[in-house]
Formats: sequence, structure tokens, C-alpha cells
Amino acid sequence: MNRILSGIQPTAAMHLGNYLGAVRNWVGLQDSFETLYCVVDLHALTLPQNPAELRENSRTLAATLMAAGIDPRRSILFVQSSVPAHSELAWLFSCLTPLGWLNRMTQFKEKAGKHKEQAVLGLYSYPVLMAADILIYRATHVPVGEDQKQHLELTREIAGAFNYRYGREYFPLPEPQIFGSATRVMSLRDGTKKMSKSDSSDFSRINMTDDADTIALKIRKAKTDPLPLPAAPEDLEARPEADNLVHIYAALTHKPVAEVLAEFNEAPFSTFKSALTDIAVTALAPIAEEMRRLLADPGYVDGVLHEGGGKARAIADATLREVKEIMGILTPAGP
Ligand code: AQP
Repeated sequence: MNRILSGIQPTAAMHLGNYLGAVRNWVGLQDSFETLYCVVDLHALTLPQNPAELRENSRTLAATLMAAGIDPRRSILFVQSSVPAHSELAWLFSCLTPLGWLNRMTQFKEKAGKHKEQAVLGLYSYPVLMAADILIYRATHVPVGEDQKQHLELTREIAGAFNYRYGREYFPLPEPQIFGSATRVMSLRDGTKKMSKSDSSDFSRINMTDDADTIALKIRKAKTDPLPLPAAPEDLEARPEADNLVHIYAALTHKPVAEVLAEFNEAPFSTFKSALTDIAVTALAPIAEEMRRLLADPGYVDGVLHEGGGKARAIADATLREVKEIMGILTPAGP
């Protein structure tokens, strides 16, 4: 059976972009793949984190994933750092990855900004750890949002470099899976920037933990332009904020953009925003409610992650043993 691995960072609460671009798709894939999903706390450490918040965010994120439909009986749900083989394979891969490949990564350039010299090594080598996250399970498919496509391409290059160096097809070249009409959800304040947990403005995103009033307020305040909704999808092209809101509506209702525009028949944005609020609250409120129910028993959530970590380690440790064998690393036998 083909195997899926994907992850999400516990940098803050999960937002609508993470949900529509990635997590909602993860749920459906549980029917046709062997699925492993992880809270990638080691990636979160590439930016400064408050230790108590990081721990709490990891648990909250795991509960949000379960509330969104990740079923621990059908998927292995775990915390990345509970499987040390990820980090060990990342080191082995870093000895195969030319700096030139990392220099191309746009996410590093965006996150390091003007202070490249002060950025930490982990932020730069993040894509190598991501390659290890995926390949330690020899995953064949990786569902991600559009923003992670470049890192996935690098993962394929690293897998190819290993296979070439050691003369065997050991690692599969994992396929990115990018689906739906919201593969790149944009900020509610600026339609040219992606919706992100690390944006300093909470009004730039809808968090999966927001209540109905907060969702309504954020949508009401979302930036738009003075024009009404257009009649045709191509007329959204030069209107990034309008385009974003229409795509969010389309994704939440599972309708094509053209059908959404026909439904609103060139209505003003005030009418559209109030319909979008209803749709968003209806879709997200049950997830937030279930998340709160799960978090009322943190021991249960931790227990799921503990069990998932054990299952993930069994697969990852076997891969690491084989990789070390292939690379010529001596594993001395005991007496
Ligand atoms: N705006 C987005 N639209 C669609 N998909 C998105 N994803 C992230 N943002 C959007 C997808 O969500 C999954 C988990 O992402 P992540 O938490 O690992 O990291 P990220 O891509 O860096 O997301 P953020 O929210 O921008 O986090 P921070 O601010 O912490 O870096 C991935 O599959 C991603 O594609």
C-alpha cells in the first residue's frame, strides 16, 4: 500500500489555510493510504519559541487534527521529536545535500528576511529535516499546500542523490499531492501574502480555535476593494483580496469558483461576507467544539501521541538501520 506522511508546525493554532490547503485533504486520504501525520515541533524550533507555549501548542494542534477528522485508529498521529531517527537521518542527508540546492529555497529567504546573517542554521537546513521526515517512512505521497512544493522537490532530489550515490532504488521519489480550490489561502489583510501562523496580525487569519464572533469580525474586517463581485472568474485575477475570499467560499462549499460567482450575481461584498461568515462558522465551529472536548482530557491526547510515537519509531528505526548498513556505518554487535 502507498504511504502518506505529512506534518504541521505547532508554532501557533492551526489556521484556515492549513486546514483547507492540507489537513482537510489528510482526512480523506485515510481511506486509501497508510497515513502518518505528525506535529513537527523540531521545525517550529527554527524560530524562537516559548517552551511552555510550544508544549501546549503541540497538544492543542494534535487535538485539532483529531477534531478535524484524523482518526488515531486509522492513522499514526505523533510528535516529530518523539522519533529521534528523523534527526539522525537529517544529518546523514545533510552530508549529501549541496549548499546550492538550499540556496534556492524561497521560504528561507522570506523567513530570514533582511537579517540573513543572524538567521539560525536550522532555518536554513529545515528542508533537509523535512526530507528526512518523509523518507524515514519511505513515504510515496505527501499532501501539502502550494507553499511546500519547492521543499518537496528538494526531498525528491535528496532521495535521488542517495539512490544514485549508493547505486540502488532505496528511497521512493515522493509525489506531492496538492488539491482543491484553496491550495494557497492568502492573508485577510493582504491578498498577496499567504495566510500564516507567524503573521504578527491575528486579523490576517482565521484560527481553528476562533469562536463564531471572532470569525464574523475577522471576515467583516477582511480587506476588499470597492467593486462588487465580478461575473466571471478571470475578472478576479487583478483583485487578490476578492479572489482569496471567493476561493475560500468555494473551498468551504466544495463548489467551483464560477458557480459561486453565479450564485452571488455581482452582489456587493457586504452580502458576500455575511454568507461567507455563515459558511465558515458552520464548517469550523464543530471542529473547535470537538477540540475543546478532547483538550478537557489532556491525558487522552498525550496517550494517543505516545502510542503513535511508538508505532512511528518501529517503522523509522528499521529504515535507519538499513540506511546505515547501506552507507557503511558500523553497528557493533554486543558480546
Ligand atoms: N496559507 C496557506 N494556504 C494553504 N496551505 C497552507 N499551508 C500553510 N499555509 C497555507 C499548508 O499547511 C501545512 C502545514 O503547514 P506548516 O504548519 O508546516 O507550515 P507553514 O507552511 O510554514 O505554515 P504557516 O502557517 O505559514 O506556519 P508558520 O507561520 O509557522 O511558518 C503544509 O502542508 C502547508 O503547505
